[in-house]
Amino acid sequence: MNRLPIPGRLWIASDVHLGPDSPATAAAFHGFLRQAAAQADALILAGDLFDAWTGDDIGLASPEPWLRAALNALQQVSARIPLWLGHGNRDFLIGPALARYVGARLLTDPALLDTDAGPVLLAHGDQYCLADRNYQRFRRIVRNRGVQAAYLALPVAARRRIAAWARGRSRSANRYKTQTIMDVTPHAIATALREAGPDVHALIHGHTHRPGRHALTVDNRACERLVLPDWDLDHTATPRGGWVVIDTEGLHLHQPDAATLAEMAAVDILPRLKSVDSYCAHPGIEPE
Ligand SMILES: [Mn+2]
Repeated sequence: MNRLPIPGRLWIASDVHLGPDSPATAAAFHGFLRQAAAQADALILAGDLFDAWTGDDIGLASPEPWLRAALNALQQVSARIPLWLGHGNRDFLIGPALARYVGARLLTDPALLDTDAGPVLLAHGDQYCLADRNYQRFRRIVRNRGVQAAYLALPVAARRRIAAWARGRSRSANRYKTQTIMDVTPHAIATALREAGPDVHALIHGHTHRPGRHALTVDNRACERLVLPDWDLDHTATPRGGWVVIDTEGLHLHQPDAATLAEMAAVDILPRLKSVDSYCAHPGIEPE
């Protein structure tokens, strides 16, 4: 697997699920982007940035206000630091046109990152949920380049209809799936770490909405799995969001409390860098 060198302080977030119905999530996330531009040396968004993405041409043709704001915010980040976009199960059709538009580069899934804390495997995470056989069958089809090219060649109205059908189908299917089926399969995690190479000790992924740190052993080597939180400040009583920081001291999972997320949304971070640093030192932010 190719290694992508990303030196310096690296911030990683995923599963923001931006869309027309999530103004509070967008506000907090835009605050996070301002903070990343000021404090990080690189930012990776590891999939499901958008709740849905039916093609760059549709998205960029005449963006609705929420999308225009998100695209502007991403452009402002990439003007300061390198920005990478990964694909999730909802926005796997993000292509080079969007990347170019926001000044980002596209990431492979999984990606092997050479960081200040050593080599780290990064994935969206849906590929490890092997117990969900129906989803894996669907994934094999929609991640096929030929299928994607055929879909993107369809008229816009037809693509919208298919996307709406697929979303509805996924929602009704997930209603009957158990928690176990929707989480990663331990065997898949071990295989991924094994294939990544003997010097890889950490895997970071999102998708499952079960943020946390898990120790595991692969071929007698101590490894760690960090799960990125999803972001939601609109459809829940317990607002949530967060990110992982990688630096010379290691890997850190940040899950700010609701008040901090609200402050991130309200405050323009840039002029007050010093106080922003205290977010990372705040005892409530490090759950581990
Ligand atoms: Mn996902």
